[in-house]
Amino acid sequence: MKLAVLSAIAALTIAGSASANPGKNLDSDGDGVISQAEYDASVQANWTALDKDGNGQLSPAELGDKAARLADADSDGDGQISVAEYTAKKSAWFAAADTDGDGALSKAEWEAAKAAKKK
Ligand SMILES: [Ca+2]
Ligand SMILES: [Ca+2]
Ligand SMILES: [Ca+2]
Repeated sequence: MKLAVLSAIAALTIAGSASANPGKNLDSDGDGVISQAEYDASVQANWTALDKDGNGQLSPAELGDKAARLADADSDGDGQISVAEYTAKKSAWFAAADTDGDGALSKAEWEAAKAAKKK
């Protein structure tokens, strides 16, 4: 019984760290909206985490299951995603998600954009 509880906690911990990017962690000042600066900071952090060999390019191997989703970010078609290509794609996503154009994503805007991305 105790073991079951412990493994449930372990599973939750793993699930929590796996979803390191979206939503909760983004709103670093906790004001309920994700500002452009908060979003950019998380994009940079994600980028750094993904570029495991630190060569300034994300290879398909580094991207893993994200490779297909990011294929259209590779605007120069070299098969690698540079930091500029990555941030351009993410900024475009942010701009599209900010439907009222106030430069920040409310929870509703965030949720709607995430839901649209899954389709
Ligand atoms: Ca790399
Ligand atoms: Ca590229
Ligand atoms: Ca907004």
